[in-house]
Amino acid sequence: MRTWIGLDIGGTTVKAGRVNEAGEIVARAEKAAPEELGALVSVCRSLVDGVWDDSVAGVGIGCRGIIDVEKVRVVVSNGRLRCLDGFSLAELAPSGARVAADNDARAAAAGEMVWGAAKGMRDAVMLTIGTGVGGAIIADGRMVRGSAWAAGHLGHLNLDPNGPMCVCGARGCVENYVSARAIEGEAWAAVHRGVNTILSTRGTDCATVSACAGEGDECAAGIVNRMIERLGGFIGGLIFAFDPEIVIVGGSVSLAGDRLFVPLQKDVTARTEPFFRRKVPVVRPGVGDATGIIAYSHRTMSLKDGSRLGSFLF
Ligand code: BMX
Ligand code: ZN
Repeated sequence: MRTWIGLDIGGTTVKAGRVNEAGEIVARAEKAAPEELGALVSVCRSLVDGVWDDSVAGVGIGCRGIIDVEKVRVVVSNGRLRCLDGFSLAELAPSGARVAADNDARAAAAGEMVWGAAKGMRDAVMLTIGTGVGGAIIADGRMVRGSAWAAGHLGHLNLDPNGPMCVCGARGCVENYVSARAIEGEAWAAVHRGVNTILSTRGTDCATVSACAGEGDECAAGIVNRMIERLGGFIGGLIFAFDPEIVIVGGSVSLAGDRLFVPLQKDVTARTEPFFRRKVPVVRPGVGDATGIIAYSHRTMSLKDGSRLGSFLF
């Protein structure tokens, strides 16, 4: 059986996986993403080598930033990993290997369309809420990539024109209010101000803030509730813009599960149902935590197999 390797280059972690034709991950590995190019390249190469075997038919790469799909190249990378600006992603695979690449959130959305929550649908919006907020739009069965590969950067829609500075160079983008880093920033600031909260002993990483909110800590719950409200408003706006059949929310923040999705769905429905007269489902990814890896491999598969799957991706 042929297999494909998917490589997911995120702001914090690089993940690699080998996937078979059924979309099952048969090998996986991950490491922290270093900020210096040489070190990052060796981490990526060693992860690919680690999951490689003779059955591999190609490598699919999902990478943050603006990715030129035709040249398999990073056009722009802001924030952490700005070292990837202009980098040719084919260098991360063994020479001669077939390589495809796309923006990380778009690759995840492609996987959802083939195997996951958006299977069989023609209009969907995906958000990946991790270090930053990634976005992808599938409209009328096609991935929207824009005039210069940048479309779908939904995390940079504006919430407050005078808000905090963003890695993209603008101010007040959604990403600065609802990402894992934004939650951690708010939690850290509260602890730093001396607020009475269990976060001061438990820590301020995103998963801890979510757990402490669940345990009834007022400070943590406030941070989480504000985040859900902002996210609800944001998703409501996206529904008005794209009229999707479904909105998929992935990334590390989505691991909070029902604690996030139940109030979020309620909020989004209240904002959109009066106009749309239907409830637009806001759901977690159908292929779970592994979305990225599977999707990136899939992208390679679609190049290889051409055909039906390829047509919606391009
Ligand atoms: C940022 C942006 C997107 C990316 C998203 C999620 C850069 C470098 N990144 O908005 O391209 O899709 O983050 O990526 O400009 P993550 O790695 O932060 O989860
Ligand atoms: Zn921005």
